[in-house]
Amino acid sequence: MNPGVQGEFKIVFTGPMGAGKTTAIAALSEVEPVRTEVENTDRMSHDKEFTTVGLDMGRITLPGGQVVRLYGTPGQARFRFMWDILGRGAAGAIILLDATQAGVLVQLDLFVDAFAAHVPRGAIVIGLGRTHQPGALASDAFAERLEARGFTLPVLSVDVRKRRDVMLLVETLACILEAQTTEGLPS
Ligand SMILES: Nc1nc2c(ncn2[C@@H]2O[C@H](COP(=O)(O)OP(=O)(O)OP(=O)(O)O)[C@@H](O)[C@H]2O)c(=O)[nH]1
Ligand SMILES: [Mg+2]
Repeated sequence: MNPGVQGEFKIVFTGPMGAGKTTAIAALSEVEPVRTEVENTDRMSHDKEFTTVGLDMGRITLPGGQVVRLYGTPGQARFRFMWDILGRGAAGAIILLDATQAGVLVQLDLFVDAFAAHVPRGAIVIGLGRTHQPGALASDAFAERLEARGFTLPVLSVDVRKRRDVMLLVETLACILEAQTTEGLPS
């Protein structure tokens, strides 16, 4: 079933460790988000203090009145089972990536494949972070990689610390869902 944009729906923020899922939900949520973070003992993967081991949970009301439940996954592959738990029943997914991270295109493939199994076709938006930093891969490389694998998905450059940027990701996804709902209506 396509939940469309009526009433209330759920979206999932996912992507590798340190891409900014917890930060993005905290920046956007109108309620204090639920976090499940512990001390990060995998400083090789990312040098930050905490990492999500369960989920993040927040909420935003769109200008049209739709309530969006925001869920964030852990990034570490050892918590992959949570991706499937949180992906279930999601209207769409936002995949956050760090454009400066080695192997980021492989991460793109990994998360697109994991969430394409849960959300309606095309209901995925890619948010690229740190695109202005040295060593960042150009956003064209992401679009080309997606196209080569048969996906046409929006790729937006964002700063997950900025509420407006995160809102743009959610609104883009809401537009896709609305278009899909309209397409699905009998003429
Ligand atoms: N300097 C800088 N920091 C950024 C930028 N984007 C994100 N960050 C930081 O990167 C970190 C991202 O951490 P989290 O939000 O915990 O990442 P996460 O995706 O939830 O990671 P896991 O839960 O471990 O999978 C935060 O400290 C952000 O402030 C950026 O453009 N510049
Ligand atoms: Mg997190």
